[in-house]
Amino acid sequence: MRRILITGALGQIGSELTLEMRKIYGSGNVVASNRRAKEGHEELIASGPFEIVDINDLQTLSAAVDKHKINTIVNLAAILSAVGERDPQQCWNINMNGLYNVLETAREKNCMVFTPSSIAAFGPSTPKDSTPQDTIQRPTTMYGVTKVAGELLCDYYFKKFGVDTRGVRFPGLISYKTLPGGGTTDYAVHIYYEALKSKKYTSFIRKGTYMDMMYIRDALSAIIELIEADPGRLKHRNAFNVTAMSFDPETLAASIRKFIPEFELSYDVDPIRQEIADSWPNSLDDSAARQEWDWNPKYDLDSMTKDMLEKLRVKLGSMITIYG
Ligand code: VAH
Repeated sequence: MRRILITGALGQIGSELTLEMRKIYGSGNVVASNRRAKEGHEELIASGPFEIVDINDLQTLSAAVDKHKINTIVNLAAILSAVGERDPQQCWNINMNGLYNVLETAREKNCMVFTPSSIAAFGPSTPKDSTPQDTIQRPTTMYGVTKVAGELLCDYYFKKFGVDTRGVRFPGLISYKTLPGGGTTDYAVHIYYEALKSKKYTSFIRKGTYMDMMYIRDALSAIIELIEADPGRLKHRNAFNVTAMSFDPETLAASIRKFIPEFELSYDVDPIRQEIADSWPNSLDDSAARQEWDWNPKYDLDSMTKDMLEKLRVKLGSMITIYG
């Protein structure tokens, strides 16, 4: 039986992955953990085991693994791109020293480790369109540096110590339950909230800036399917390109207008996050994931927009009419 510890479980991915994994593996087999308990997550914390774990504190991490007899660690605790540029030292500390502690714990206690990488692991010299699985990776953000280094460290622990490490390079993730924390792709989440509050949004990312994106439902599937994938089929491990769509703010606004025709988009570009976005690919080639573990996303832009608007309308108590 898989017994899972999720670090960063109160974040954008973790808050939904915890509930999804508890449905599949049983609540008692999925331990949610976070550096601290946060308001607004009472339902999740009450739905199964919860521990205060700081991945920079090896003792709390090791104790949680022993207490719950963990054999699988899903390491989601991380600082994202924009916040990482404001505090690069803290970004390195959590994303790298924290990952090192997770891998050392996994090596000593025979755990599998899933750690997400990101399209941020690529940089300006990477081919931008249909970015290959194996290509140059020279990111220009501290977040990206930690993602490349994290991929290499996870592959090293697999080859040197036999730790079963696996990961995906996530694109921007769109979800409605928990706001993302300080990323560059966050505009593509905020736009839905503002569409349902005022039918207007001012984007901090420039028109024509294409980035890979994915609905959270497909992101959860990617994590669970890769964790359960036959290791004999895996030619790659850290980390697989995965994507579901690529769009710019204008394309996203056009999709929203299919449901809220009066929606208006304007721009007030943030030079820091624009520079980050410009350094990332326009679109990924995810054929390796499709061949090695049958990756196949279910949501495209319009089906994601429909689901986001319907779910957020209820969450926000919006009275704005959604057509279509
Ligand atoms: C960020 N949402 O914007 C994250 C993600 C690909 C982007 O890594 O930093």
